[in-house]
Amino acid sequence: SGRLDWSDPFILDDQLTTDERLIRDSARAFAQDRLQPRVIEAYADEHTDPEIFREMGAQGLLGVTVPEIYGGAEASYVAYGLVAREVERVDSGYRSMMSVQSSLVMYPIFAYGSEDQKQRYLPRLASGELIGCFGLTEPDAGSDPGGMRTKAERIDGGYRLSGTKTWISNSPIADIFVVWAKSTAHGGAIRGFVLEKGTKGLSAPKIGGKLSLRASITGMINMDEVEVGEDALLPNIEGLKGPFGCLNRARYGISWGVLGAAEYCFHAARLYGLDRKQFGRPLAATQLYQKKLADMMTEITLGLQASLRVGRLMDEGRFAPDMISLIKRNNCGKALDIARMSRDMHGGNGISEEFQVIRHMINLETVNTYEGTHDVHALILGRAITGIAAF
Ligand code: TGC
Ligand code: FAD
Repeated sequence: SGRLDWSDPFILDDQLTTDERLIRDSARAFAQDRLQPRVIEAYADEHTDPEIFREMGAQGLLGVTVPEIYGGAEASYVAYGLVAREVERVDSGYRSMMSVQSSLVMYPIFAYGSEDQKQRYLPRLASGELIGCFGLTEPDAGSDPGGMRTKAERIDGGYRLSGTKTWISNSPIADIFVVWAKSTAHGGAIRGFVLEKGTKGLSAPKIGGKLSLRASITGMINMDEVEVGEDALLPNIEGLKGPFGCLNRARYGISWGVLGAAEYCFHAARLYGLDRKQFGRPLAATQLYQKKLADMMTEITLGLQASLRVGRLMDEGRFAPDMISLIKRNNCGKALDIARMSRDMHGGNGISEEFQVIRHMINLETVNTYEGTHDVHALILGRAITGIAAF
C-alpha cells in the first residue's frame, strides 16, 4: 500500500517502457524550455514561427511512429501520445502543428505512398525542413467529407486538380500539401495527392481573425487547375478510408494532448487555490474548491488510462476506430470542462493571458470541433451501439 500522488494517481509512469519515459521527458524538456517562453506572445500576435518545425524535428518529435529508415523515431503509439500531451501542456496550437505533420502528412505518405514518395518526402518532413498540411475539409463539406467537390481529372501524364479546401492547419506555410479529391480517372473514387508549393494554380491564403488556436496558422488551399504528374498520386489507397486512416492516428494523439492542456489547468488551479486567500483562508481550504480539484484529477486520470489502453491496442494492431472516437470525444469534452472550471477558479486573474488558462480554454473549443466534432463522434459511437447511422 502507498500514498496517492495527486499528479499521477494511477502511477501511469510505471506502465511506460524506458524508451517511452525517455521520449516523454525529452518532449517535456523541449516544450517547457523552447515553446513555453514564446507562447504568450505568439498567441497574442497570432504568430506562427516556422522554425518550430525545425526545432521539433531536431528533438525527434516529428513522425514518432515512422520507421528510422525514413527519419522517424520508430517508437510506439503510446510514445506519440506522450509527446502530444507534453506539447499541448503548453498550447493546443503547437500540438496541432506537430500532429498534422506526423499523423496527417507523414503517416499517409508512409502508409499509402510509393517508395519514391517516401524517400523524397519523409526524411525532410521528419527533420522539419519541409512543412506539411492535410486538406480534407471544404467550405461545403466539413463533418461530411464524402460531400467534397474537389476533383482530379486525368490529363496526359498525370492529373489536373480543381477545388477549395478550408480550415487547413499549416497551409499558408506548407511546402507539401496532402489533398483528397474525387478522381474521375478512378471512377469518382476519393484519392490522395501530394502537391508541392509553387505548382501553378496552387495557393494557400491565411484565414485571419481566429480567436482560438492563434499560435497555429490556418488557411485555405485553392486549386485552380493544378497540373501534377502521375507521381503525385498516393498509389496504395482509395476511398474515404484513406483520410480516415490518418485521422485515426491524429485523433488518438489529440486524446492525449488535450489531457496535457487539462493537466496544466488543473495544476494551475491547485497552486492558485493554495496561494490565494479570501475570507481569511486559502481558497483551497473550501469544500467547493476541493470538489472541483477532485473532479479535475478524476477525469484526467481516467482519460489518461483510457488513452494508454487504446495506444497499447494500436501498438498491438488490435484497435477499432470507434475506440478512438470514444477517447477523442470524451477527453476533449472533459478537458474543455476542466479548462473552463480552472478559468473560473482563478477569478478575475483567470481572464489574463499571464495565467494562461483562458488560452487553453479557448483553444480547446477548436480541438473539440476539429478532427470530428464532439457530436459527430457521439454519432459514430451511436452507430456502433445500434448498427444505425444517424448522421
Ligand atoms: P462511412 O460510410 O462511415 O465510411 C466510408 C469508408 O471509410 C471507412 N471508415 C474508416 N476507415 C478507417 N478508419 C475510420 N475511422 C473510418 N471511418 C470510416 C469505412 O469503412 C468505409 O470504407 P469502405 O471501404 O466501406 O468504403 O463514411 P460516412 O461518409 O458515412 O462518414 C461519416 C463520419 C461522420 C464517420 C465521417 O464522415 C467523419 O468522421 N466526419 C468527421 C470529419 C472529420 O473528422 N474531419 C477532420 C478533418 S482534418 C482535421 O480536422 C485536422 S485538424 C488537425 C490539427 O490541426 O491538429
Ligand atoms: P459542420 O460539419 O458544419 O458542423 C456544424 C455543427 O453541426 C457541429 O456542431 C456539428 O457537430 C453539427 N453536425 C454536423 N453534422 C451533424 C449531424 N449529422 N447531426 C447532428 N449534428 C451535426 N480540416 C482539414 O481537413 N485539415 C486541417 O488541417 C484542419 N485544421 C483545422 C484547424 C482549425 C483551427 C479548425 C477550426 C478546423 C480545422 N479543420 C481542418 C476543419 C475541421 O475538421 C472541421 O471544422 C470539422 O470537421 C467540422 O466541420 P465544419 O466546420 O464544416 O462544421
